[in-house]
Amino acid sequence: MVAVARWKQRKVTIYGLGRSGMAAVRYLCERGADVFVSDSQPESKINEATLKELRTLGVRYEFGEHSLQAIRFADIFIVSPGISPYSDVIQMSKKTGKEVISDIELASRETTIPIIAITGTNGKSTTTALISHLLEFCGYRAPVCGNIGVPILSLIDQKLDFLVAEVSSFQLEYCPTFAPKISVWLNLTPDHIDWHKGIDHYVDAKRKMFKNQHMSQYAVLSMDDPVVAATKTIAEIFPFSTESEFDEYMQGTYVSDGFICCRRLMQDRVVIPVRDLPIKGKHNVENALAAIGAAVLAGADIDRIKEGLKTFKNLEHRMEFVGTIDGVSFYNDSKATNTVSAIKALESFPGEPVVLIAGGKDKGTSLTDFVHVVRKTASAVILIGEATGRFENELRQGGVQNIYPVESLDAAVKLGLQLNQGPVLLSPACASFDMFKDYEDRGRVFKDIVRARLKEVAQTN
Ligand code: UMA
Ligand code: ADP
Repeated sequence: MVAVARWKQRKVTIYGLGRSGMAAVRYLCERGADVFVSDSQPESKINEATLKELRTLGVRYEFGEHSLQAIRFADIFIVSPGISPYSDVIQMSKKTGKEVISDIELASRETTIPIIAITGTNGKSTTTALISHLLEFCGYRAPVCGNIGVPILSLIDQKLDFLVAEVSSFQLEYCPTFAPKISVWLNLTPDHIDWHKGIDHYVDAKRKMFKNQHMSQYAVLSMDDPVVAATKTIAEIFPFSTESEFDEYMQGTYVSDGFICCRRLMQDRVVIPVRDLPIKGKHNVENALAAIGAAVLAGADIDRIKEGLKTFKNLEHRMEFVGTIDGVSFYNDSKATNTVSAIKALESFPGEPVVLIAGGKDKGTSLTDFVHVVRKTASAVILIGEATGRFENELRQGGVQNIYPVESLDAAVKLGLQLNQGPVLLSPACASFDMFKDYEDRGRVFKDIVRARLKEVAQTN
């Protein structure tokens, strides 16, 4: 166990009692810290088992507000990623001059396990899962953690070779010194702009991780994204690209004549033909290039990486094939919560027009590129949720003709089947919170509807 003495009787306020907050409570209490939990939800929403655990651990807590008591109490603040840096409570906490950090920053200070951190607007979870899969296939203990759903603090007491951490801009906002052994940045497009109050702060949050790195560390950067490609770091850069032919003196991962290749220490190796990748679409080629780069830098053997790539299974809700009913295939891409990710999904069916199911809670970003790609790739668009009005207007103005607003996901599936104009793709380009608990709920409801229909059809045949 690391650094017990450091925490003995140290006063820590933890803002937010979600997954990462609770992991921080457990970690710090085990080390003798004096912990105060403050969460804006009413106590009635907290389950009894959690309250019991807090009492057993001797933690002080308040629910329903962030009070002055929580602020005055602390020597250091640990913040859940959902809490805005512009909220009163964070602004006031910062004014005390004490540190205000995330669980990722805390974990990185506490552990000696090398961290591989993956960020970007889209593709983080897929790339995180793929890096972990490749390293574990090569015999390393390298579990996923972070924004993907496993709090990093819940793993750092284990004997591990690597922590493969998906890090969101929310978490990075509270990471003043975090400097991973290997940092991966996939891409950048406007997202979470409300939370960060502008694109500049969103970019800064991501850049910070690279600015903090040392010379003995690595930065895996996309050369296809101008913002990412311009990243300044003194870490060794290991780029990847699907587009640019690499100059001879450059190292990194790239695509040449339909093959994924890797150049390291002046040696070129062919890794795998693009068509043999088990994940679909150009965006997944980018994710694979980044993952291979990170795995190579971590010490994995290229021949094992080749084999590992073949056995990777994509995560749920990302271009997930659900089934075929009467010749119509259904794909669940519910995780596409912004237009850029929906565009990538649409482009994953070359030469085959799709029936797109889109809509949900509108993020208010520009629809220009989305409309352009829909016009080229979709035979029809079925719209659901709050975004319907704006999406329908912009799609019509952009020359898209077959647009069908419907009331529910159930109606959307039925219509997709009835239209019979190509594969039906749920790739909403919107958040889910207007009709569902989250994107996972939306994806599961979609799959349940499709599977129920599949069963009905099987019974009648
Ligand atoms: N809360 C307050 N005050 C506030 C706002 C919220 O006390 O002003 C409280 C809430 O009442 C709640 C608590 O904060 O009880 C937890 O909120 P949280 O959702 O921030 O925290 P966690 O449950 O710890 O989940 C976080 C990540 N959540 C967010 O970034 C919003 C999870 O990512 C992550 O999986 C988890 O840590 C483990 O590391 C989720 C996510 O939606 C999946 N991420 C965004 C995304 O992917 O787009 C960034
Ligand atoms: P994140 O964790 O960053 O949200 P995921 O791997 O969960 O990313 O993928 C979310 C969605 O983004 C997927 O449904 C897919 O359509 C799209 N996507 C995945 N990788 C990329 C990428 N490299 N560039 C753009 N879009 C992507």
